[in-house]
Amino acid sequence: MRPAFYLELQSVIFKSGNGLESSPYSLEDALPTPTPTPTPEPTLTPTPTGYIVSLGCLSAADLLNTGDTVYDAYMNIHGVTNVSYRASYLSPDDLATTTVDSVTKTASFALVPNGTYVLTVKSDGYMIRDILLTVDGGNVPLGDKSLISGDVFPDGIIDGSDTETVFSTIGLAYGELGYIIDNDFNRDGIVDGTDSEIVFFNLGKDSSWYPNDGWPENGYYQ
Ligand SMILES: [Ca+2]
Ligand SMILES: [Ca+2]
Repeated sequence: MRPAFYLELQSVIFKSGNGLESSPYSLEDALPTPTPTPTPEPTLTPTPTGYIVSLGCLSAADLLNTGDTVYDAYMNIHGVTNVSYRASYLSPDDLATTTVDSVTKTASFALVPNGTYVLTVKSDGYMIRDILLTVDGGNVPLGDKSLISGDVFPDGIIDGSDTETVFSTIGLAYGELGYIIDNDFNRDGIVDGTDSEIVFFNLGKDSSWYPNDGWPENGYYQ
């Protein structure tokens, strides 16, 4: 005869089955509900807007290739003509910079937004040239913006201080103490009679000698 507790347990099992079939919960209920993967929003890449601003600069130096790599590297880095533009004449920060290509004598900026800017062309020993630039719905070819050489003290005028500086270094070649590329206008590695002739030829000129740069007729804007 089976003990009474055994019959009682059998009765319980019979009534509840195996415990799974009668359970109100399923295995799926025990797993976390998968979160539907959200449909990614289309990436809104802003369409670049802007226009090309280009210019020529025939005064820019040719690239040197003398075979002396150290000499060439120095002259080709420090003898370049730089171009930049900024938001206004008084703005301290350039929005973009580039250099004039030594072969094509051109430089350009892409994607310049509509607006007004001051574009600056400069090279050591040359008179800085500021150009009033307006971009308004189209590319802007500025034409040739060559620089006047001789402003070794870059104050916008070629005067006695510039000629004296050049004279003080005549005869000095690259590698010699005292040679500076600012005084070597034709970038041939020596400050000589050619450079002194250049600074004398331009003596007395100021930034008003840069025509058609968008400034008032007298050329002054400071
Ligand atoms: Ca000067
Ligand atoms: Ca020279």
